[in-house]
Formats: sequence, C-alpha cells, structure tokens
Amino acid sequence: MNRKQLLILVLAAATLAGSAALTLEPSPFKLRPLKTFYVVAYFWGYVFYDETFNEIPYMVVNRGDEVVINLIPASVIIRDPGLSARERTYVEYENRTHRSGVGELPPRDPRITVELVKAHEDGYSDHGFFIEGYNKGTYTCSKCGGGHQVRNSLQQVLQEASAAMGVVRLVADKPGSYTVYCIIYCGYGHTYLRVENAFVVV
Ligand SMILES: [Cu+2]
Repeated sequence: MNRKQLLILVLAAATLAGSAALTLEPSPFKLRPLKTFYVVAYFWGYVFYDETFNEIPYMVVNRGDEVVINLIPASVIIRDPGLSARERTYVEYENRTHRSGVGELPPRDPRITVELVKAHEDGYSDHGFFIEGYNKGTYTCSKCGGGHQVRNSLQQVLQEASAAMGVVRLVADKPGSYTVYCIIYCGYGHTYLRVENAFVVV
C-alpha cells in the first residue's frame, strides 16, 4: 500500500466515523426505555392507564424515555350494556362526568345528561389528544373498526378495536409538566376536555 492509498483509507475511515457521530443521537442501536400508556377518551374527560392497565392519575416518564400513548375512544368499550341502553350513554366512563360536573354544569346537574345524549346523537364519537409543549397529538377513529360492542377489558379492546385507536410516539427529551387537551370537536364538553400536568417528564 503506497502513501496515497493509505491517505484515501484514512479519509474514508474519518468520513465514516464522522457520519456515525452525526447520527449518534437517533441511533437505532441505542435502546431507550419504552414507556407505554393507554388513555381512554370519553364525554368529557381522559382516564390514564399504565402498561398493565392500572388506572393512574397522570403519566410520568423519565427524561430520555421513548413514550407510546394509545388513545382509545370510550365508544368501543361498554361494560354495562343494560344501563348504557337505558340511559343512551356509555355509562362506565360518563358517570365520571355526572359525578364531577362539566364546564358550567355542576355535579349531578340533569343538563349533563341532555348534553351527553346530544353529543352522541350528533355523532361526535371521537376525541383528540394533544400534548402541549411537545406539539404531538392523535385522535380516535371509532368508525375505523371495532364498533360499539360489549367489551369487558382494555385487553379485549386492544384485540378487537385497535383500528379505532390513535397513537402518539415521542422521545421525552424536555423535562416539565405538560397539559393535554382535545383537538377534535366533541360537543358541549370539548373545551373542558383538558387536563393540566397530565404528562410529566422528570
Ligand atoms: Cu373534543
């Protein structure tokens, strides 16, 4: 090998090393911890679950984690079909709205039922989910698959109605507490479908 060949070899090696350094940050070879969450969106609120389907008050991850958030429309989950049919609502989750009140309507206000029924009848079966500060969001698509059937667990929903779900993927690179809110008009409570400090990066 003469001097010129050696120089070319060194240059080639340097170029490879340089490009490897440039691509180091998003390298597929560097494994990040993966955090998975499930969020049920209903009229009008979000319920957060960890990867083992335990309900949690908010989603906490570590800086650098890779995060997958699956958004599930409550319309593909019914645990009590009798009650749902009678009240024409998806009772399991919407009872939370009756208990907490929504917007101008205090807890147990009969107008809540009126607004819930109206939202269903107007066909607002989907919700969005947007993380302020990360500018990432998704939305559900109830008519994309699954339909309105009795499903007793989130596992069953994942098996039968995954096409209705939205997904957010992100790398948690900014520490802080972030608000999440709905980005699809879903009737009376849309403006109030908003949770402060729902996504926390420590
Ligand atoms: Cu909405």
